[in-house]
Amino acid sequence: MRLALAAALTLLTGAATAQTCGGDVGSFIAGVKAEAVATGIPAATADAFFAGAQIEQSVLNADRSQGVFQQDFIQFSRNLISQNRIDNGTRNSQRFDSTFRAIENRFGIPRGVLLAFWAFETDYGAVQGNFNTRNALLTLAHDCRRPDLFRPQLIAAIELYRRGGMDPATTLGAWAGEIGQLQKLPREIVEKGMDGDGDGLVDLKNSAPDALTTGANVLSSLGWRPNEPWMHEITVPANLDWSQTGLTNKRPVSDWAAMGVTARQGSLGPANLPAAILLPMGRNGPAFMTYPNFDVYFEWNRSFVYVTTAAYFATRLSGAPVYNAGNPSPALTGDQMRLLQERLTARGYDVGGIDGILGAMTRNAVQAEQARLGLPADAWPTLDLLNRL
Ligand SMILES: [Ca+2]
Repeated sequence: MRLALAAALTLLTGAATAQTCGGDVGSFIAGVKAEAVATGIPAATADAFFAGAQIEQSVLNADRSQGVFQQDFIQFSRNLISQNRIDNGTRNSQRFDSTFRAIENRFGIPRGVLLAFWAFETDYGAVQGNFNTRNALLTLAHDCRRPDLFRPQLIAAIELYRRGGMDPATTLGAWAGEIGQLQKLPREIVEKGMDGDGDGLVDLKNSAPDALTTGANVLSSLGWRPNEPWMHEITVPANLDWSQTGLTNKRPVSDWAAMGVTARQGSLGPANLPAAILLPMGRNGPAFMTYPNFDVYFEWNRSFVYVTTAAYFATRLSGAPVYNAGNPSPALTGDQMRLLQERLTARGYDVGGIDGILGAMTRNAVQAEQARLGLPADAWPTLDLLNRL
């Protein structure tokens, strides 16, 4: 009986999600309330949650201007990684040593991984955002760009409120509705929130141990493989078959080693571990070997440059040196990148939208076109490539 009811509710929820976004805000909220009540939330709780709720234009503006992800890896990493952030990472590693030890024992996730996310998301808790979380989620759920992503988060926020984990009138966070020192969305908090400091509460805003332990629990549930590496900087031979590089081509570490790939410092991962060669700026730029745990990063954030930089910073906080920047060909400008994406789309590639951002899909298309044209297929688009398309 319970199972049948759950299945019926899932169908109902799926149907509502598929058809509902935009339109009159009052009607929209009424629909969300009905959906929340159907999941077991008291009507009075849903009413109280939405009291005073409103659409925020500033949230829509932020959602439509994510130009930071147009930066290349060297720009992005130099903007985000400073000596100050490294020093603060070292200090926080010591200050929360017992929390990190507990996380390392329980989840097999090194502290550098969490320190890097903590630094990038909120500067170790200092900058958590000033957007009303309830209004941000309402705005993005009502907006028709990604309602399937944000409507469930809005409903999870009501559940979080019911549990005392947020206040719709006063809880502030990121423009996209993330809350706390590691900027997690309500659904992750409801499902994965953990009490890291033992006070019986899950407080991701004020308690670093709670935020870090929850972050580790999220990574673990996304598939983090305990005590395995995620990335190493490498040196690649000049005669490597570039078409074999890229995240979709995984081979055992031993295969790459046989092709002449070496660790820049220390050693590569275990010989039988699946690994890919990541050249964020092509064959003449920085070079990394990535392992299955690197793929987990994309479940945390979908931006290629964010993921690459967060993973690299985690190695840095774990003792790796400054990467060898090499001498890559200059990055295309945002306008050139959009033109490239238009030309690739015209040739039948799905680049995931014309956004001027060199993401995974654009990289794959670039690599395929380089191979077709007989160019080194390293997935780094140059002006020369743009002119040939
Ligand atoms: Ca706590």
